[in-house]
Amino acid sequence: MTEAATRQAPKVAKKKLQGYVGFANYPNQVHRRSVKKGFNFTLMVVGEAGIGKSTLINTLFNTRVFPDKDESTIGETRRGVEISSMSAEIQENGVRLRLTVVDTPGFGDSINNDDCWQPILENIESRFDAYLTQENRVNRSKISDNRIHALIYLIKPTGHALRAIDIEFMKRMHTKVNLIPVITKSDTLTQDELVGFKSRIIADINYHGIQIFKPQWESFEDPEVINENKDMLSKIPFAVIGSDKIIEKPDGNRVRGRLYPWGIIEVENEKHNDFIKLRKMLVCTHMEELKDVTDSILYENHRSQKLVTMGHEQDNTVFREYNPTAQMEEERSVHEARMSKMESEMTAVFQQKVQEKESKLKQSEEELYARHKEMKQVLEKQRQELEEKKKRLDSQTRPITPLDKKQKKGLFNLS
Ligand SMILES: Nc1nc2c(ncn2[C@@H]2O[C@H](COP(=O)(O)OP(=O)(O)OP(=O)(O)O)[C@@H](O)[C@H]2O)c(=O)[nH]1
Ligand SMILES: [Mg+2]
Repeated sequence: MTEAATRQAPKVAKKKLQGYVGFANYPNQVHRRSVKKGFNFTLMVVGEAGIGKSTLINTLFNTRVFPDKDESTIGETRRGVEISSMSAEIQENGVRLRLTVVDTPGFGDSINNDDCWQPILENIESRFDAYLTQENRVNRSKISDNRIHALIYLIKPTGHALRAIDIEFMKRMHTKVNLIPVITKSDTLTQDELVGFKSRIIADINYHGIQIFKPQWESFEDPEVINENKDMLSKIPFAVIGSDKIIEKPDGNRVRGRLYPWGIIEVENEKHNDFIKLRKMLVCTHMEELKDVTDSILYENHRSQKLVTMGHEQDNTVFREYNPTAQMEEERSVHEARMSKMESEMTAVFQQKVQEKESKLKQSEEELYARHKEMKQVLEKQRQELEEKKKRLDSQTRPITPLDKKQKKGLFNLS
């Protein structure tokens, strides 16, 4: 049998139900349970001062996650990156989402920005470490997941290409977090400028081997879903505008947007910017995938590296793919080895017993022989003694001569 054949999964027979069983309701049970528990999502936003981080987050979640800034603090020079997180519980149609947004004011603000990525990387890793510590606890029923599920990296709308600081930052982060590069304040670029800017960004990202988060799809999925994902992918990096202001249009409709002397730019208008695409990917379609990639790839990598540095090595033979034929073969050879060991042990015992018996027999034979010899000697001695006695007796007694015939006659005569 070829290896491929032995590796084939056991065949599952398809059975037709003859009546109602009810497990089709299982997804609803999962849905109810998840809704009851609520969801959590942690998002980090990185970008230099005044690039539009707070505005974007408030626009994305339609709430003031970040309060309005005190005017007096605008333009203040910061000593380094300050990382602050804010949580908000938001509800939509009865579904609760605990959203945590981690802001990083001060990024790229210093005169020397060589290591400005360092505190951010440390923050992401320390969240992984905290999760690992919780996982290693005896009681793991209440693990709180504070890992960063996505990082929105805001790119300044320069219209040129990525800056050295952008490349350095993304290179340092892409193995630790789902990177979502986003061009902010895209209202400052014309349509043509934006197309060229996006293609140069993508070229830079590819050239430097940076992994950014991209929507994935499977061939068996709905064609509509596939098209939606393809469309989403074609717009990456998303170019967005942010605004938490509601503006009244001349037709009376109230929209979220930015008001200019020449008109209004609407946030939620796909012709004006990619905000809808970004929000859809982040919230409607790929939130679970972002969490899943974080858990099963990014965190797993960090975790295994950490354990290796701590001196733990994984025995990969334990995690071999299950192959029933190979397992049977293995069990058979183990059984055979055990049997032959038992057999050789038994033979050894048998031989030892035989040897013991043989030596005992030999010993008793020798004893018997010795006794026999002794008795023979005794008998010989007795025989010799008797022989001697006989001789002696023979020599003492006269040889019996025939009685005097006369005497004998005389005797008879008497009668
Ligand atoms: N033209 C334009 N301006 C924007 C956009 N988004 C935000 N802004 C403006 O940019 C300024 C800074 O926005 P914030 O959201 O406070 O920027 P930030 O990155 O949070 O700033 P820090 O917290 O100081 O680092 C504000 O005046 C916003 O109104 C946008 O899409 N287009
Ligand atoms: Mg801010």
